[in-house]
Amino acid sequence: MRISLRFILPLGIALAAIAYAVVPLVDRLTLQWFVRDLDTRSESIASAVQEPLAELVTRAGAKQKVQRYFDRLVQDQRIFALGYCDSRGVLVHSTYAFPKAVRCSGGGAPPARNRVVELAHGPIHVSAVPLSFEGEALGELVIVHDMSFVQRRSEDTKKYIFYLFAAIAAVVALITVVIAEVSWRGWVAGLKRVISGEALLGSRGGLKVTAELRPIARDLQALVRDLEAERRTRDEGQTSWGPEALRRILREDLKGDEVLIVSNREPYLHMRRKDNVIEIQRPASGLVTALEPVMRACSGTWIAHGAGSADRDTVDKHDHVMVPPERPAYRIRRVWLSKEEEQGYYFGFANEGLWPLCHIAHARPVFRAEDWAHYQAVNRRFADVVVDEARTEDPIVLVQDYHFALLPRLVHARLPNATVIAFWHIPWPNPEAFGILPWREEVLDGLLGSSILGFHTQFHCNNFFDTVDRFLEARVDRETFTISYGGDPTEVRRYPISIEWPPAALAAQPPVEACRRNVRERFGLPAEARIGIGVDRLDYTKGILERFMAIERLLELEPHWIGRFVFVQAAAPSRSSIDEYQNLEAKVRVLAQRINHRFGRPGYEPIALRLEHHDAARVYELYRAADFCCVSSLHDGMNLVAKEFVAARDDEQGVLILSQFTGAARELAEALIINPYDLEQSAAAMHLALGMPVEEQRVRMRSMRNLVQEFNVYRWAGRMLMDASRMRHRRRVVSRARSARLLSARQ
Ligand code: GDG
Repeated sequence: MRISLRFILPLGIALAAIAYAVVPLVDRLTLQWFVRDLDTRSESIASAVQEPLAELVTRAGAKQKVQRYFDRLVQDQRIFALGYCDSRGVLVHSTYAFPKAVRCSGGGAPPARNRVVELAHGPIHVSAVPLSFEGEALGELVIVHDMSFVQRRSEDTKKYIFYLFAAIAAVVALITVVIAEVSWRGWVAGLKRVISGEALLGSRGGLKVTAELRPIARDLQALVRDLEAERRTRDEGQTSWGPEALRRILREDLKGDEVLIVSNREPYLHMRRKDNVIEIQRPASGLVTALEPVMRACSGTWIAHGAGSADRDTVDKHDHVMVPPERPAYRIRRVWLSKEEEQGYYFGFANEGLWPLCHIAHARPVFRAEDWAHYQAVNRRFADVVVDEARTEDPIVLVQDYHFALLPRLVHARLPNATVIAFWHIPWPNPEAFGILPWREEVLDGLLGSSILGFHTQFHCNNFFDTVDRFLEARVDRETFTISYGGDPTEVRRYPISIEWPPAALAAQPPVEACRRNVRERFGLPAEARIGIGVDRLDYTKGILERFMAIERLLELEPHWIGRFVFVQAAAPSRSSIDEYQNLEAKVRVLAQRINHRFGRPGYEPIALRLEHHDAARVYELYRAADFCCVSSLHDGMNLVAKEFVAARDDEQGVLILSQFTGAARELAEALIINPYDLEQSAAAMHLALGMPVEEQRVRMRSMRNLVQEFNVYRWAGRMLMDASRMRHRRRVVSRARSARLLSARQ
């Protein structure tokens, strides 16, 4: 309606203006035409009557005959009046209606042959035609025509002109409105398509932008791309990343979409103690540390292997249990595995095969066909559970780690509208190393079922691109970081994982001095001893042996530390049924004993080894008590211990010694970076750390704390969810466009 008015109003005004200018013009022209007609008519009457009239007026006593002749002429010729003026200018004969205002020219003045005279009742046309007889001038014949008919006709003409213009206006307006509506809609639709990003889809989306919109489309596309990128960076950089920011993304960007997490390890295990009491345990796992706060923020469902001895006793009939126990916020769906399945899928294929395959720690991977069969079967089982748990047809499924490499493809096949985000928490090897896997194509294909595949570092992403390039017929686009293999493309992105800020376990911690006292008491350390710590799962990739050897070298090179320095190693047993891990445990124990034997004395041992699981509060107490924390991984995706140590030190003291082979070393540049294989270097770093001035510790620690605070786990999850939201938005646009195309094709 508004569009119609926008066109009709100016059009109407323009036509009215034209009509206003045209009517007087037409008036003038018609008057001139009629005057000219009357001139001609008068002249032809004059020439017709000249002779008889001349004869009559020159004949004596023919006055009445002239009068009759005039009366007849007035009737026959539709003349208003006639008059005859003699050569002196006296009106000698005239008809009844001859107007008084019309005078003879006379007096020798040249007669004005034709003129229009305005009378009270309207204009008249007066023609004065000279008369002569046999060469002698006789006077003039005055012919008067009434011009009121001209006025009437002019009125009629004006009326017709008005009707004509009104009709033209109506027709033109109608045509204009129709054309305007059609093209306006086309433009608006086109612009909308361009702005909404459909046009950005180009040929992949299969949409066409009309020719006249193409230049605008190009500009808008560039603008939208810039704005989108800018908005993302700005939003990401400016957001204060915490649980609320995550909830906002879920609420606003993802419109409250359903979130499912799949991981092998569950965040809470119910364990039955010997006295039959059920207790809750939090596993020592980087993955759980990172994802638990995310899940608390978005209240979804976490699907995991129910591995606790009392897990079956604590679930409802759907195998669900609400957690955290003190303040339930999300639910765990437990999946039950037989001993054989767990052995084949988890210990066998995942931890004896993929784990050493992906870490350069010089442990040889073991691949068994029966482990692979279990791995496939368990992945299928988890896919069934995902489908079973999904309440919507397009949930966001966060698939965690190397235990579920096949799951993305399986889920995608059953829930094609789901957004599967797979995150690989460990390094990705180079193609040569990966190439020894007998089922390498299957594993790659499984992962490429995801919409987004995440690694901690760009280096791992690049290794993945190289591997796919080497072993699959896939389109690898390193500019957009996408891989297309058969179906939908997979975006391969770097998402460096982190920890929650501030860590929940920090809240109940006493001041640093109290923590130090507690730790000294608990581990029986000498009162003045400086403290170094290590916190790890007992795993050969963590470089615990190398760490102990570096301590030995420190005490060799700087013997003044003997008796004045203790290293506390907390190592939570892990994957203990695997030979390699049992051997490691034995080696770690023996090495610690040897070093303690060599440098120890009554009441003093340089290494305090605690091979047991510690609760989170104890771990944080250790962090706070330490002069330095040593992370000496031989290879590590990220390593969260390094970030936790930094987060625990709100006193801005303590030194982090960090292996260059961790993902964390790329972010925490103020740590003392070491090559754990270089024992001299590691020993020197420990010595440096123990003697580092307070101010230098503060500067380094403050900078690392700022980084971990800013790049916390909420940001890690938020970035993935924002990318998922962008992807889902684009997919919806494409599918809407497809349905529109199908619809128009059918019509
Ligand atoms: C994988 C990748 C990546 C350790 N001992 C105890 C305990 N822990 C906690 C630590 C920390 C976590 O376990 C270990 O995290 P890491 O990151 O160091 O290592 P992985 O378990 O190998 O994790 C790794 C991570 O996934 C995340 O993506 O960083 O590269 O290998 O949180 O505090 N926790 C408790 N008791 C212990 O005795 N409660």
